[in-house]
Amino acid sequence: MADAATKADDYKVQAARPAIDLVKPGMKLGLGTGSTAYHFVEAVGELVRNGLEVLCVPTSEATRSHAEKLRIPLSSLDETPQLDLTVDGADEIDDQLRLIKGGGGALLREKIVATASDRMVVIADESKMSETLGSHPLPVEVVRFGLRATTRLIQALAAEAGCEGEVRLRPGQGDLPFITDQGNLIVDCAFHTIPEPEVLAFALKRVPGVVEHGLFLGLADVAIVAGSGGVQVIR
Ligand code: ABF
Repeated sequence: MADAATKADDYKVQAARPAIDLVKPGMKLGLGTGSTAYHFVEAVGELVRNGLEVLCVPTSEATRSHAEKLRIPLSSLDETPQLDLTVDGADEIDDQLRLIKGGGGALLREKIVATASDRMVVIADESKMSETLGSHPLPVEVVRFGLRATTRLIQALAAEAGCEGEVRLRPGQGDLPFITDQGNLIVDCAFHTIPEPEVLAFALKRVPGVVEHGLFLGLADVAIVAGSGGVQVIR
């Protein structure tokens, strides 16, 4: 088990490495969230220590504090509304570079930052590749007001696929709900298969209490995927 975890982590490092070659002096970068993006942030920290000048916008408070520790110069989207490149992880990737993100709960800021970037590069280990999206539960960020009513509407969508949506809880803290950086809740929807992500994305956006969902469609330009066969670049 430990070996499998170490191997997966090696793949994450291998996926992050080529992404760092895309970073050029003076770039404005979006810094992703999660254990794969962690390695990219570490590498940016090393470049900054070696004198590279970049300005970065983090996609979560976790990434912000990581980047601060590495003394990476940070900005906000208010100060820097257009970025050159965002590098982020994903929970699932299909061969059209459609993604499920938000397993770490940062999907809203991740989507805003990716959309504000000229390019989005996804880095992942091979376990994230999927023929049809949906094997990872789809995170949906919702406001607290009307939670039960909103969840029912989301579940009605999910029910067509024979599954339910569940409010995400804080790991190890009983029934306390997970709260996002924006103060919202997450409903995880186990669709199992999402044959038409665009149709589902449209339906979810029509639910008033839904702030954002974890389907990232048409946002990723490139995926760098590492696995037993080496590193693959998918465009
Ligand atoms: C973020 O971190 C997410 O949107 C995704 O949920 C998650 C992937 O995490 P990891 O790289 O740890 O698998 O990128």
